[in-house]
Amino acid sequence: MLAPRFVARQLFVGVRRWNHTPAIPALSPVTEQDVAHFAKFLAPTSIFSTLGPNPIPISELSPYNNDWMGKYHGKATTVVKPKTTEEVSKIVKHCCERRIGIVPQGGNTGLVGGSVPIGNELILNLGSMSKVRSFDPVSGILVADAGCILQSLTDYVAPHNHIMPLDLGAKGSCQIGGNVATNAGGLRLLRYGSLHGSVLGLEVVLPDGTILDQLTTLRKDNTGYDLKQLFIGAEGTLGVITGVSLLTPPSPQASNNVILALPSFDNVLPLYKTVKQQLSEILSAFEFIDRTAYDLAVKHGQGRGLHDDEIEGAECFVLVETSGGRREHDEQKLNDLLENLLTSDEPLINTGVLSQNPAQFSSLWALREGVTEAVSKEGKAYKYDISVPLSTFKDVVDLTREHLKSKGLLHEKGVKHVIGYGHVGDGNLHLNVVADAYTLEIQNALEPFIYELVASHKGSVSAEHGIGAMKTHALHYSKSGVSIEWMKKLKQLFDPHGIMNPGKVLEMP
Ligand code: FAD
Ligand code: 2HG
Ligand code: ZN
Repeated sequence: MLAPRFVARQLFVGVRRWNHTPAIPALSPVTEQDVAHFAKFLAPTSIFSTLGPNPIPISELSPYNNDWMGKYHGKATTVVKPKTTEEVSKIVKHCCERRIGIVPQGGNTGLVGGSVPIGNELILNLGSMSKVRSFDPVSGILVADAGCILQSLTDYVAPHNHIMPLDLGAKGSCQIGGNVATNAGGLRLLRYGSLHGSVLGLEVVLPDGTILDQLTTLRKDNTGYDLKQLFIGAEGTLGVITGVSLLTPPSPQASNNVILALPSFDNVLPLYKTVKQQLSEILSAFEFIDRTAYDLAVKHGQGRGLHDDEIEGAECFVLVETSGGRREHDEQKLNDLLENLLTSDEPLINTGVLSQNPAQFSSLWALREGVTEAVSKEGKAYKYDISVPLSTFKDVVDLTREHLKSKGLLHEKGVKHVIGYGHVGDGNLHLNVVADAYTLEIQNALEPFIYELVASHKGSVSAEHGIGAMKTHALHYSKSGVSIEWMKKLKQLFDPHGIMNPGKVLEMP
């Protein structure tokens, strides 16, 4: 059930949600006739609806209508799970004719409310399109249905000694189509770059039902406009991605990691410089966790913690990963680095723990990857995924905490923790405000405060999670008026009836 205060917030920020009538007046609700139409070409097991001849209780649609954080709630009556691109095309064509809003949905792990309806749009879930179409072990090019789960693709390419170019904590549920639609960053971006580089081709069902086949496996193709780039990061507002072709890198021969405890945040920047210099080509991740984030990860059983005496006085932690070609060589480099760091006249670190085996390697990673999970166990999180200069990471977290304190909101029944963690190598801070509940008061204290802070650093209000429903009103803090105008023109061109993920990325007209 929605707390009334939360509904009020949504009205306040101008997002029309949770009405019993269609939330988006220009669009039509799904009717029994629409469900009957879908039943003509979809298997009965591909339709889940509270309408039509085989109605199911609305509670069964709960996993599709509610997001991972329990923050955004849709009111879809119908979920379809097509098995082929042709089925997707027929669904979209019908919705276009009938002006029914569509929410493309992958693993529903998005953190900005993009994957659930604003009102009662149709949910088009890609979960039943989960076949690998081809893999070339020589080039490493993988072509897969959009609904393939990231972890299953990792498992698929592993025996061929390849890895996926991206990795994230949600890998067990998120889908490659969702990853592409959000242009997910994650833990390997430092090494392998963004999906704008790794994705070679896409198959997309456009908002009128046309299939755009750009599923090329060519590494080089400069034949005019690169249309696929438009769909990478479009969050389902320009079309439904049904197939993805991407380049998978060869598996590193050796991977190591180490967790470093730092006495002060001020040491992170010089440490990053030193680590880059000394590890050079084998550095594959440099991730940051502040003390509170670390404590929460340990409290909620995410990974193995360091001994209490080792972390006494540590203000933050850095996880360094290396991936290289020769184990002895890489270990030597990492050991030399640790020795230099610990024996320096002014040590940048208090201590460092090097993983000794694959289990420890995973356990150290879990401390970092598990923060999101830990935070969700601790309370309700307001998540700000921002790009700001690395030197300001701590200030941003501290200023936010001070600001909440000055408003009298920092207490057990209000905001419990303000934490910072993220991808140092990418200049991406995850500022999480962990509260007892989602309330209008906290929301108003946080926004536009944080967005103004980000803008003052010429940063981005969304580094990697996207805009979704959460930040449509905040786009202007990071994008110029001209950019937003052209985004609107593109949206109008692709989706003149505004059926594709309405109210996401751009505010509804
Ligand atoms: P969904 O959540 O289902 O959808 C996300 C958006 O993409 C929605 O707007 C949806 O409409 C659209 N979409 C989904 N599938 C398609 C499709 N086939 N065609 C068109 N549009 C589509 N994100 C990061 O960037 N880096 C991280 O490190 C990271 N770590 C995370 C850790 C945890 C524990 C969790 C819960 C989330 C994390 N995320 C991270 C956020 C999220 O996992 C990613 O955004 C992911 O890429 C979403 O994939 P999904 O399949 O779950 O998409
Ligand atoms: C991560 O880097 C993810 O762990 C999730 O992007 C961040 O939960 C978050 O705020
Ligand atoms: Zn992240």
